Amino acid sequence: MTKHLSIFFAGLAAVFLTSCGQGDILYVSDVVVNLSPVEGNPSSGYAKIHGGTEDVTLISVTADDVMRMEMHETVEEDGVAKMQNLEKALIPAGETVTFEPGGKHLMIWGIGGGSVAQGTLKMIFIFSNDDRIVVNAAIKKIGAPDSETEKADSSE
Ligand SMILES: [Cu+2]
Repeated sequence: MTKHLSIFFAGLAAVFLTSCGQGDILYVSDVVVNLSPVEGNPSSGYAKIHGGTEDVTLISVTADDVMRMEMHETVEEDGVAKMQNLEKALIPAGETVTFEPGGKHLMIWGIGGGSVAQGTLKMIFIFSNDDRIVVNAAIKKIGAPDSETEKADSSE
């Protein structure tokens, strides 16, 4: 006599081990705008973009209170540094991409007087995964020291 054993396929309970540590979140830090001292000339912007759990692409950075903002990259060609438009920037998972002088940077035209007076510019970083990260960039006058202790140039 053969004993027939029916096999039941138990639904496989997929166990998702999600790690939700701080380092796994896509975020933006150290956002600074170096205000051009010459009216009409573009200001430059710098930031650190920290990758999350998946590779994403930074596709745009915008702000309401500017006339125009572009992503640029400084590249060296035959020993000469020149800027070119940066369509997008890959932000690999778990890595930090830095926008800094001599590399990737933002060029900003026509920052509103209110933002300048306030010393901050609200910017939105838009990513390929539809994340929109709003940051308040600190506006610095070019030539001013990095530290919070500003040298008072009191010639008045
Ligand atoms: Cu540029």
